[in-house]
Amino acid sequence: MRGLTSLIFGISLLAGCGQPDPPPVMGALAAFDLVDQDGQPLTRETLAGSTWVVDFFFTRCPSICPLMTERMESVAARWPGAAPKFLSVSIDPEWDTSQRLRAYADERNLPQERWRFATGDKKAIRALCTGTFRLAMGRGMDEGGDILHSSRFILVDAKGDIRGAFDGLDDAGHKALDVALRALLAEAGS
Ligand SMILES: [Cu+2]
Repeated sequence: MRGLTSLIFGISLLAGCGQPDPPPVMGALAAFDLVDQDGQPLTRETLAGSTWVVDFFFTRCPSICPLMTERMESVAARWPGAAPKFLSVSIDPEWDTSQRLRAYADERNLPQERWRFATGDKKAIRALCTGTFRLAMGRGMDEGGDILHSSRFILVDAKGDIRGAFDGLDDAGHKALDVALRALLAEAGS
C-alpha cells in the first residue's frame, strides 16, 4: 500500500514538475538521396535513430548563412555530447561539392562528428526544402550573389518525424528550440 501511495505521489510530482509536452508531429521525412561532406551517401535512413537540427544554406552566401552557421554552432555548444546531430543542406549544390562543404566545415572547425553537410541533385534538394520542410528556396542567384532561403532550424526526431521549425537567427527561436529539444530527447530517452 505504501508502495502504491508513493507511486501515485511520484506520478503526480512528475506531472507537476513542468516537463513540457513533446512537440507535435508536423510531418514526416520523404525519402531523399544526397551526399555528405565526405562523399558518403546521406539519406532518410542515415538520419534514422537520432534527433537532428536541420537547416538550408550555401557556402558562398553573402548574407545570413555565416550567422546561421554561428548560431547552429551555439546550439551544439549548448547541447554538448552526441545529441542532437546537425544537418546543413546546400541550396547551391553545383558550387557546393562535397569537397567545398568539407573545406567550409574544416575552416570553421565545426564538430563534424555530429554535423553533416549535404549536397546532391538540385531537384532533390528543392523537394526536400520546399516539399518536405515547406521552406522557401529561391530559383536563382540575384546580382548580389544571394539565393533566397529560410533562416529556420527544423527539428527532426529519431523516427524521421518533423517536430518543429524555429527561427535560427532569433533568441526567442533558440529558447523555443531548446524547450522542444529537451522534451524530444527525454521522449527518445537519449
Ligand atoms: Cu544564406
